[in-house]
Amino acid sequence: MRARGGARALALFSLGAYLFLYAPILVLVAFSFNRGRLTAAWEGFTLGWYLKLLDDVQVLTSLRNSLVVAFAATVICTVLGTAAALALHRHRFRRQAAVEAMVTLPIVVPEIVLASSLVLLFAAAGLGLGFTTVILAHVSFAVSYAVVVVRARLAGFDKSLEEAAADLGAGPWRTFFQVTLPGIAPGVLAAALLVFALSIDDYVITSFVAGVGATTLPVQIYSMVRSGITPEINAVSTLILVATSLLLMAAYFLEQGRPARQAAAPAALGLLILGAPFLLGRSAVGGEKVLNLYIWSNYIAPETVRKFEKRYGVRVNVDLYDTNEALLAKVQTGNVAYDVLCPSNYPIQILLHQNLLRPLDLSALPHLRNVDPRFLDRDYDPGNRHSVPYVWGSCGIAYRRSKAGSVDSWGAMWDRRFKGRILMLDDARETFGAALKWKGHSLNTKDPALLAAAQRALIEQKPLVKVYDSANYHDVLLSGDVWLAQGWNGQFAKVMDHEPDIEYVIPKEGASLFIDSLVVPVSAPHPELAHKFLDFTMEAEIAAEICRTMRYSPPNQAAIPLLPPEIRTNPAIFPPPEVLSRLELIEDLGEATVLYDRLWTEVKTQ
Ligand code: N2P
Repeated sequence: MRARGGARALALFSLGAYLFLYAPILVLVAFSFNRGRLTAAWEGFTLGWYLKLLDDVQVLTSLRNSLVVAFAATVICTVLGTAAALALHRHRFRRQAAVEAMVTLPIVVPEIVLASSLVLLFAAAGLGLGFTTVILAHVSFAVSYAVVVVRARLAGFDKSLEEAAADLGAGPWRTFFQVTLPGIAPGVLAAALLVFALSIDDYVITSFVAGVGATTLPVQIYSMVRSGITPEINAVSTLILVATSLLLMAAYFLEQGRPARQAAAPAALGLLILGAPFLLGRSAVGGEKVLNLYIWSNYIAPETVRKFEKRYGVRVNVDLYDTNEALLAKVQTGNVAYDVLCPSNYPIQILLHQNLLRPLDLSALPHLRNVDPRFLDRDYDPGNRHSVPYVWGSCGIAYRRSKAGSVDSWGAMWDRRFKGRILMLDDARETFGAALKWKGHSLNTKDPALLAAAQRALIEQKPLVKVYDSANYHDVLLSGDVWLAQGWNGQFAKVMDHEPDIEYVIPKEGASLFIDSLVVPVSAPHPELAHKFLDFTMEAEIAAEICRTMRYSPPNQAAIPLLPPEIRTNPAIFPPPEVLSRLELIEDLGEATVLYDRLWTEVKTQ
């Protein structure tokens, strides 16, 4: 009686444990058939998400990439791992313990450390980020697991079998293939499956080393979080789950010693499902022309991108950044395959010095004639040999009049009455620029004493600052969380449309001016298409559309007449000449840049 009760309790407990493990998967499978778009509620059965999947090029491509990488990593790791396990198992040598510890080290090293060191290594080796780097990275983190798993199997392997084979005259290769390998096959298979699983779901390391064009499924899903995950993802996951279960079933049949034809059916079905993305989207996936655009956030509307895609029958990958420094870091160390970048004036000087920009073919840019000559042939790129202006603007203060009264000086950003209601950009040159201007200095000073004073001012300001943010400063102001925000004019002009209480001012002490341009890096894989894009943005109608959607000012005289009067007369977008004269262009300061960076880091970490 007691024993039965115990057995029942045990059964119940195991049931609970299995439920705990599998419930999330079951829910996922169920919701892949859910009609509703939101994952929370059941709204009826549909196969729609699976059908949608069939022509989602982005998801199919990334799934295909994931499979290629996982397959390559699995083959390499299993061969290397088995060889290493055999060597470690068979031979005794000096420092063996140290060697074994080193083999397992990648298992315990935090992923983020491995990721950043791999990026450094690839940059040092001059290896462009792409497929190869992803596969190398996956091999480097997964091979240790293969060694460990095969070794465990070897520990139980009867050595005398190999000796018997040798006694009977089999050479080392024959012994390996006919005796050893069949003996350890389950271990090798387990190692392969483990490596495959590790590779297919890696996010952290892959996101560091992927570069454009080698996006894997996890990286793709992560980037979809921004625009909302659809049940389509549940459908992909379900398919992967079914396929891998079928393959596991085949492996199990083989291990049980059942005839190969029994294993053939599940194996074939599993492989068919995994092979679908290769067969399916082929026409759409392969051979498609791509433009890789790396641009500021809030700088181009999806509809503008779509127009370009339509006109030239191409796809545009858009990646975003929020500071010139982030752009520089990526372009200088990453070896990334972007076709078009959008730096401000001063980073153009830096990129030019480092020979990272491709000379433009001006004959392929007929719409350059639309550009206002005031924005051409500037010091940072004489003759526009490497850049065409995209938008220009200023960095001032936007504020809520009902809360902050009327503001006309940078001093407002140091006013204790606004404690906790101030936002500053997360940008060394702009925050130091504000502090320097406030005290009546040039924002291009290299004078260490002036910079030290500006740093003191910024540290003193810190308790008043609610947040340093260069991406969503306009939204934070609109939401009412802050009353005064430093920021670039376009995004402020945009929220002012919704909120008459918000005003934009260029402080009386002056402010920074920027001219952001499109450039083509030397490493661009599609320079011809890049020229088409540059020229496209200089068409009058497109330049006007960029201004209408983003509210940043076009350096394009042909676009101005196409703008509605309320934009043309908005002083936040087109400041009057006497305000313009108070603006100063940020310049490249050479060596002194390091000083700004250090001082700014100190402000933020104090
Ligand atoms: C766009 C920021 C404007 C860039 N998010 C200023 N150079």
